[in-house]
Amino acid sequence: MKLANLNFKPVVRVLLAAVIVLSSFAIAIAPASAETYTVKMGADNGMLAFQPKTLKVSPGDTVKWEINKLPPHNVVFDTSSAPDSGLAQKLSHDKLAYAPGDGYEETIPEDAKPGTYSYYCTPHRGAGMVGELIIE
Ligand SMILES: [Cu+2]
Repeated sequence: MKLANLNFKPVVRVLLAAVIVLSSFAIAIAPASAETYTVKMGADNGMLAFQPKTLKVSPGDTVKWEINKLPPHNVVFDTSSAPDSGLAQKLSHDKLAYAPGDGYEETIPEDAKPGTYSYYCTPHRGAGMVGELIIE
């Protein structure tokens, strides 16, 4: 049977057109595969450290900092060295977290300026509890 011989009613043709348009739109706006990463606050070996210390992320990715060992901890970004001091400020959480599993969650904005964002834990900065978020 030839397609031209199909006698679709006008309403069916409109619905088919709508489905085609909407499905192509859905493909166009489908986000790239965003990842969720967890950074432990307090290393498994009992060191005052972020684990992993360095993390590479892309815009749209989510980072969770979670209390693991030796609380309290926090996450404060160094605004003076950051590629975007406003973003560094936004990602910072100076309120201390105490309970295992507690922490902070941030999604990297789509318009984030790439580069290395350094951060530290306020009570343990002197002990070397520092980390880096590399936005690609
Ligand atoms: Cu700490």
